[in-house]
Amino acid sequence: MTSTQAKPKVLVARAIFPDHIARLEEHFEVVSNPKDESWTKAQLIEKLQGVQGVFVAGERIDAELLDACPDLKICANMAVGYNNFDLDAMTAHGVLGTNTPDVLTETTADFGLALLMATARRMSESEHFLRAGQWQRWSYDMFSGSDVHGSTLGIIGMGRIGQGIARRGAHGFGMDVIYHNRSRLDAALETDCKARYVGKEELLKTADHVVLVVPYSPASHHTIGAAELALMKPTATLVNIARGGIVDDAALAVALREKRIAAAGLDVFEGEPKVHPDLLTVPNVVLTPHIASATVPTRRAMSKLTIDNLIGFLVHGKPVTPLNPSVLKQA
Ligand code: 8YV
Repeated sequence: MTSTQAKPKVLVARAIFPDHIARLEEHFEVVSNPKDESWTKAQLIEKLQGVQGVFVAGERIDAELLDACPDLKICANMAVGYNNFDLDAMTAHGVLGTNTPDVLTETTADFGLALLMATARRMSESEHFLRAGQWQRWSYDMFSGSDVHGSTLGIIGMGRIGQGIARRGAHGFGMDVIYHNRSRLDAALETDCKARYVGKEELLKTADHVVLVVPYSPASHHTIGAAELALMKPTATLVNIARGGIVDDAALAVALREKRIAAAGLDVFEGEPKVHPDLLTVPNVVLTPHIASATVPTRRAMSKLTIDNLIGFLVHGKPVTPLNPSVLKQA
């Protein structure tokens, strides 16, 4: 770009780190969302007129929006999961999508283990009890949970984050790790993760702790519903750090209330930020507001990579982590 050319326009749909906005302003004419509130689709469309690049964090990008925003060239998602993108529609419209893989893998795997431990050891339930002033004495069976060390860990979805959880479980906690995935890992990776491939039914029947890390797609909708919960051990825990919609939350609330499984740890919810009201009233569930990647260094790295993609593509023609690189050939 020569200095006489106008800078491309970029919209930042969410409040992000102020110094990251400043970096964008070195390259682009920037309009950013000053409030930490999502715009409606109509507002987003209005703000995207004449705009070439958008920084999103989960906002839905579909054919209707793309039809209405003819200047848009790139949608950069501050997330590794991109089920908010209709990628086929984006490719058809010649719009590039990017995400933020790798930079959040270890942080999210840490959280998967943390949520598993909090769930198995009933940390939320016991803390509420203490805060409510109900702790009068020690008792032999007070808040007894299940062991994490030496137990069987079942991971559904063995991408980078699933592998991180497997390594932590196997090497750190001596867990026997089994996994289910669309495709088997190669032998070297299985050895490294100390993980054994099994069918979904076997995993659900044998695991003491089931962790879900599978990407959301129509095919993975309700991977865990009433039928799958019925296969799990009554002592088992279920952890979902993947996406809302992977679990049938209503069926899970019933299973938890009826103690058909022991406990669940949920970071993601169907229709979040709304949470199924029945999950809010069952005691044996640990609930967190979609924070698995939320450490300061990782959120900064995710935001930086999102911006690297906008600059890489709009200024240099080279995005860092393109999702539909065929668009680059069309340009
Ligand atoms: C994001 C996530 O923070 O990366 C993902 O897929 O679920 C989180 O790390 C969240 O999706 C907001 O974009």
